[in-house]
Amino acid sequence: MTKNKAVLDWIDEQVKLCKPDKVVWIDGSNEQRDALRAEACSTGELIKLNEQKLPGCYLHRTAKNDVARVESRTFICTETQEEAGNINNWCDPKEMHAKLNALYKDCMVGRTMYVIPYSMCMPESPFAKIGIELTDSIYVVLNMLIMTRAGQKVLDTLGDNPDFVKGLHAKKDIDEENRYIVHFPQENSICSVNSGYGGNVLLGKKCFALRIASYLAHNEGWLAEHMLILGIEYPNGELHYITAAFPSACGKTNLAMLIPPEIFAKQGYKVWCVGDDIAWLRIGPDGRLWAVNPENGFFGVAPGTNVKSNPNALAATRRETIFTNVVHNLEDNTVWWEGLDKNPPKNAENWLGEKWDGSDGTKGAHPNSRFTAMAENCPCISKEFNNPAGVPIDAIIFGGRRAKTAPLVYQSFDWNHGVYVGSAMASETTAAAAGAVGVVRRDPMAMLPFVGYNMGDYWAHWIDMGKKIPNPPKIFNVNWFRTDDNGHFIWPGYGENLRVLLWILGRVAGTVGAVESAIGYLPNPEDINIEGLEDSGITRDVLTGLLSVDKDLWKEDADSVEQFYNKVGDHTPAELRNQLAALRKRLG
Ligand code: GTP
Ligand code: SPV
Ligand code: MN
Repeated sequence: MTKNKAVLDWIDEQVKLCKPDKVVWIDGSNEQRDALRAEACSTGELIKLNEQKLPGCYLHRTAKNDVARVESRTFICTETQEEAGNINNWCDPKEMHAKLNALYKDCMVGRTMYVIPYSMCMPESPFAKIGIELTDSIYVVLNMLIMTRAGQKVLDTLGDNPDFVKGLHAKKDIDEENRYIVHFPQENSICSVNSGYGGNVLLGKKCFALRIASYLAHNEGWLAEHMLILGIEYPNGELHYITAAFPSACGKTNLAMLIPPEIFAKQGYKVWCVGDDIAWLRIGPDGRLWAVNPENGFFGVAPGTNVKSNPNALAATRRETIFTNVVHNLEDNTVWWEGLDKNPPKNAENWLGEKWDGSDGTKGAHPNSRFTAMAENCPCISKEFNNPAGVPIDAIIFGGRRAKTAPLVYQSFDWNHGVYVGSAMASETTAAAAGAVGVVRRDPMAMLPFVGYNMGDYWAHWIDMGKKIPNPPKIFNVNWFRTDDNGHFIWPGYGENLRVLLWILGRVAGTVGAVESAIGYLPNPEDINIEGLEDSGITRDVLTGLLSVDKDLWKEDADSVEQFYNKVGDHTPAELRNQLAALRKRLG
């Protein structure tokens, strides 16, 4: 497969450590993939679904104690603690290696080690970076074949180059007490043990494309961000691209694939998805910021996905998809989840594999159940998806789940204020990570769990990038999640969010006005088109309410931002402290 000495030496060492019975190289062929699918079905690791209704689709169940990312067990092991900063869990690399080596020792006896060579981005893109993941999980192999470009062609691209990200994953005993997701940015390596779930084990995703990549991006002068990328096509054919950073399970996949509401669709507006979770951004030759999606598929939240909310995602899951922790509909050997439709199957098994019919009030699918689907099967995939140069970005959007504080949308005054807005992001926690749900926490740039170095240095890098980009995108903030006194979302969201995106692009083009406020530029309520939203309860007055800013709440929020800055400590850039002081002054 390869003569690359660095690759072969490293694999030799891991084989000596883990002692697998067998080593299998993943070549990227359909024959090998099909054989692995069959093997996984024979052991129960996968369940083959109805070939007529869901061709090439499989169901997988994780262990009950292994259903989400585990931030408390996720480490950044740099030489000094200062490099990892006060927000990340840190451990001395030598100490951590000793601990991990003890866990990995002989852990693959009786098992097979798979070698997955993969590329984040098209291998021929100047953005591309190569990784090799070693794993004892067929589920991981099959997911990586969807989520990345994997196989022999990646080794051919790598050639003799020793520069690749090393990833070692072992399921071991799925013991949560000894679960570790560890990054060694200075060694270009990732170690994962005792989990079999998504972001903990698909090492190309959060571990590489965000944590390791953000560290590389800081050193190399680019950005690795937790952002979707979408294109909006105007009726005249003009295309504009936007990125948006929302925390986990806060609407990236949905926004990236949105369907324009009828009144826009009939005028000819279209939306194209370039990416739903991660963006790598570089300054292009034209002085603009250009983005690629380093992934090749979607690892999307299943619950809530339906023909109305996200028909594009649903369509992408109708073939060649792996479902994780959803309901198994035994009536026709298909899948179901809460929010797919209002008819839970009568003869079914819940995500734990227990008999379930929805009558006892329990949820059938885990709230963080997921689908792994190929990007090319998404009906609205952008024609630029495989463009190695990426797409030029007009606007960057930050956002999160805020029941009260944040208005529907506002624009930052300039780049540094925009970086402040990103740094001051907060959101209610979701089921995407282990722990309490619905608690507001600060989540700067939606990167709290994903920055691979000191958060203060990460902010400084953003400020620095602003000085280097001749034509930077404009920066905005959105909030689809304001609630009324009964806790119901006021804004209808989903496809209707296009109305807000069009205001944003109007601001970029300079064709629409705004009101200057203490927090930034707010829309004039008449500048957001709400035609056809009467049934959703959106009147001009309701919209005015959604755009209102409660100064007392904002003052409280400023205090919370200050506390977070203090926690990040003296690496917090002076520019951001100045922005906070200026905001407080404007708030009075
Ligand atoms: P990760 O894959 O964890 O990064 O999540 P994500 O940011 O891609 O979130 P996703 O689009 O999967 O949405 C998560 C949840 O938010 C789903 O239950 C959606 O139904 C819900 N959601 C998405 N967009 C909206 C919206 O505009 N309004 C409301 N009210 N809910 C939304
Ligand atoms: C997220 O939690 O932001 C995800 C899912 O996209 S995972 O791959 O598990 O990180
Ligand atoms: Mn995500």
